[in-house]
Amino acid sequence: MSVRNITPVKEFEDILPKEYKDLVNKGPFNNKKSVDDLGTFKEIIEEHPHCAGCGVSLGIRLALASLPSPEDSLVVGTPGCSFFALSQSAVNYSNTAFGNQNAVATGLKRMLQIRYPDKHKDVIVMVGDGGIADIGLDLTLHSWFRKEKITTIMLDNEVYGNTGGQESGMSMKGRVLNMAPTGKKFDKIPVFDMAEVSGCVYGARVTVANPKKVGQVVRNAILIAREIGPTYVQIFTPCPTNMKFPPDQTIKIAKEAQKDQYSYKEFMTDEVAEYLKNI
Ligand SMILES: Cc1ncc(C[n+]2csc(CCOP(=O)(O)OP(=O)(O)O)c2C)c(N)n1
Ligand SMILES: [Mg+2]
Repeated sequence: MSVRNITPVKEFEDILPKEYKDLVNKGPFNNKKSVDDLGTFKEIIEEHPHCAGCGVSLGIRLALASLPSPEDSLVVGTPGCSFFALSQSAVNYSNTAFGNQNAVATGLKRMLQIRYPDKHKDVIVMVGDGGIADIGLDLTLHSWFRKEKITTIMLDNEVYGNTGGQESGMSMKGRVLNMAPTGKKFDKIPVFDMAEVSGCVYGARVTVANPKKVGQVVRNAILIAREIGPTYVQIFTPCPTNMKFPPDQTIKIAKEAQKDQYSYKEFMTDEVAEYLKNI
């Protein structure tokens, strides 16, 4: 998507809705924006069909506001709550069969590199914890082993939110959910640590309670993936519906997790550290 692509031809100028025209005139395309600017520009996503207080939609909003080049970005998703917001946002978006996101993203990234050899086209996987830690784990790890230059973002609500509350590999041990009535029997899968040993050159673990940090690490992860190798961002996006807390408590729950399973963590190779010094 570029401003040129979405600029209406003269004949359509007066019949297109205001929302569309705002996106052309006040959107983030070709006009760098960040999390700091939220509220002052027409965002890639401004409405969503999620539950009140949804952490996933907040995570998506923050991540989309942090794309270094939204006009040259392709977001790759998979079934899960995130699909419903991403598929109606103004970013190039491809959905995949559940769990296949990193394999499809690999193909799309390679294709875009061949088609646009002189341009950066950012391919960003944005999916739930179940999509990465469970059904898509092998395809995710293999994309990292192969050093594909894509960014993988996990929107971790620690549950299969979209299908009514089954436990995911990322649910906390002991967590009781609608469809895990006796409590989860094993620990959260250490996907963050697996990313480091499987070939990711940069990783960050954050929560939606720290929007500036989310903005910074998402941007860095995408820029690093352009130049150096695979990157991973894991965002805690609490789910009021399945974790059964009031919808106005999402940030509080995320803050509490920052003292526990979501303390801030970051890893990077020496090459990445050097690169970050210069941007
Ligand atoms: C092959 C396949 N298996 C199962 C499903 C059903 N399914 C859709 S979404 C989902 C769970 C998604 O959980 P997660 O990735 O954590 O995303 P969330 O909804 O929590 O954001 C499942 C099991 C499917 N669509 N395709
Ligand atoms: Mg989930």
